[in-house]
Amino acid sequence: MEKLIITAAITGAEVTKEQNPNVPYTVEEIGIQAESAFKAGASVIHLHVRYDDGTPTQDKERFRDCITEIRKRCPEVIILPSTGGAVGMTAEERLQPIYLDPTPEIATLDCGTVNFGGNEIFVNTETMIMEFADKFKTLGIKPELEIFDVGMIDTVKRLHKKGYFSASLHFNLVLGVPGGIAATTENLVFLVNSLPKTSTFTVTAIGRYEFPMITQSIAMGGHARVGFEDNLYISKGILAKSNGELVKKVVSIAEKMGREIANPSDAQLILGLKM
Ligand code: KMH
Ligand code: ZN
Repeated sequence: MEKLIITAAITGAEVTKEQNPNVPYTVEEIGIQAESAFKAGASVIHLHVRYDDGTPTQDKERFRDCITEIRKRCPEVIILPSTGGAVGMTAEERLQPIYLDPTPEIATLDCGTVNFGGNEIFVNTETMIMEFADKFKTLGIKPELEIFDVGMIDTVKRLHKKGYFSASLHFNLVLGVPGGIAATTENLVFLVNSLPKTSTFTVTAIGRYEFPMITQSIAMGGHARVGFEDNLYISKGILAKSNGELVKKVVSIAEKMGREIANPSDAQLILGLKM
C-alpha cells in the first residue's frame, strides 16, 4: 500500500477558543499548530485563516502572513489552502488564496451545495465549481475535491468528462457534517466504490467519528485528515492540546496497522504535485 498522507486541518472556520482554547487564531498560533502537526507526522496542512479575534477570513494578505510563519517553522510541509472559507462568503472572496505568490500546489475545491451543520447553506453551484476548476487549471493548482455527499462525486465525474479536471483526481471524502452524508462504514465503502478507479482519496469525519472513519480509510488504502477544524477531542470528553496530539494518534494507529507515514516529498509524488 502507498504511504499514508496525514493532513492536519489546524483551525477551520467554525470552531472557537470557547470550545477548545487551543484553536489557533493569530499568525503565531497558526504557525505553532502547523509545526506541532508537521513534527508529529503530517505532510499536509489544510489552511484556513482567522483574524486575531477568531473571525474567519479569506484575505490574501492574512494567508500570506500565515504561510510565511508556517514556512519559517516547517519549510517543506505542503500547504493546502481552503477555497471554501466560511459559509456566506462570495466566490470571489473565497478564491483569494489561489492568487498567492508562489501559487499553491494544491487547494480545496468544494463540489456541491450542502446544508452545513444545520440551517446554514454552503453554496457551490455547478457554475461555481466550473469557474473554480477553470481557474485552478489555468494556474496549475491541483484540486482536492471536497465531497460532502455522494451526488457530488457524480458531479465531478460529469465535469471530468467535459475536461474540467486533469488526469488523476484526488478526493476528500467528508462524512458526518449535519446535512451531508453520515459517518458510517456502509457510506464510506459506497463513496470509495463510487470514485473513478485511478483516484486517490483522504477521509475526514466530524467529531467522534474522526478516528473510527480514518482507521477504515487507512485499511482501505486511503489517506487521513485530522485536526481542530473537524474534531476538538483526543478521546471522549478530553480536549486535544494541539493538532500535533491528534496527528500523533493517527500515526500510532497507522503503525499498528503496518502503514508507513508519508513525508512531504512522498506526498507530492502520491498526489502528483509539481516538485
Ligand atoms: N468551512 C466550510 C464551510 C473547504 O475548506 O474547502 C467549508 C470548508 C471546505 O471548510
Ligand atoms: Zn476546510
